[in-house]
Amino acid sequence: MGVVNVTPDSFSDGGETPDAEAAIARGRAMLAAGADIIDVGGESTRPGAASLDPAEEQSRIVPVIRALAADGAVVSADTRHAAVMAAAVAAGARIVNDVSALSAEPGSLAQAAQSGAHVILMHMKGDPRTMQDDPRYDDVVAEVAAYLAERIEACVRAGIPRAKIAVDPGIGFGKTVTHNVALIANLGRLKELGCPVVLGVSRKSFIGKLSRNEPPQERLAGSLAAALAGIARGADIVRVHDVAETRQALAVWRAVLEGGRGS
Ligand code: 8Y4
Repeated sequence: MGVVNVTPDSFSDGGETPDAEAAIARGRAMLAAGADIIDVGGESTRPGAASLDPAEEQSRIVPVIRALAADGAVVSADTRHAAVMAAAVAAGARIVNDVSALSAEPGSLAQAAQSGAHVILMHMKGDPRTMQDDPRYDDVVAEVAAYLAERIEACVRAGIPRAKIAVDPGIGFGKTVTHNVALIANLGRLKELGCPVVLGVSRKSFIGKLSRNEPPQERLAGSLAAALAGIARGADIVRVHDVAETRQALAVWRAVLEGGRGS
């Protein structure tokens, strides 16, 4: 899954909708590089980020979703708002990726159910504004698994088929480095929920903290290592900024794990 953020700070080439045009081009490049899914988001969920008006979020992401879906891409919409989910699916999104696991708005479960979309349920402790303020758990893996199990049941009660649900431990969302490492190392415990597991580690701050505090654009090597470790533990989908590099790492890692039986 390739990440496309549609934000006003993305470079402008002076076109009529420069942010959308640039985002569509990045999505197309990721598809050419081997992405199976493009995740389109308009709101920053970085630690400390303020929330965005849903109408503004919708106007950013819908044109990008429409263009990439028209190309035949499988598109996921990264949103916590029911109204944006409806517009995104109408524009061709087939997956709703909600970092609040469809809990942020009372209408989200019903909206996702009636849209027919697949859903990604992510664990987050607190909200993006406060989540990194000293997060604590007795047993992070057990607590994340129990939360996701509860959200799966809420989805099923709302009419979302189990076969359309994936889960995600929410790396970096209300977690310390120790919590993040424990979740990746024990991803097998989330597999027991019976749904595909999505993992987002790309360029996140725990990579810098495990290394030399590199800034996000210098975290590719650690991102690849974490993605492969997650895949080794059962991740079915990895959410990444660097699609070509992740494809290369995965191709080589798979070939050597298989022992070169093709030679
Ligand atoms: C540098 C680059 C530092 C990126 C931080 C970040 C996930 C997600 C995000 C995830 C799912 C992010 C929308 C955070 N992370 N959705 N979204 N899983 N399902 N931060 O892990 O990329 S945004």
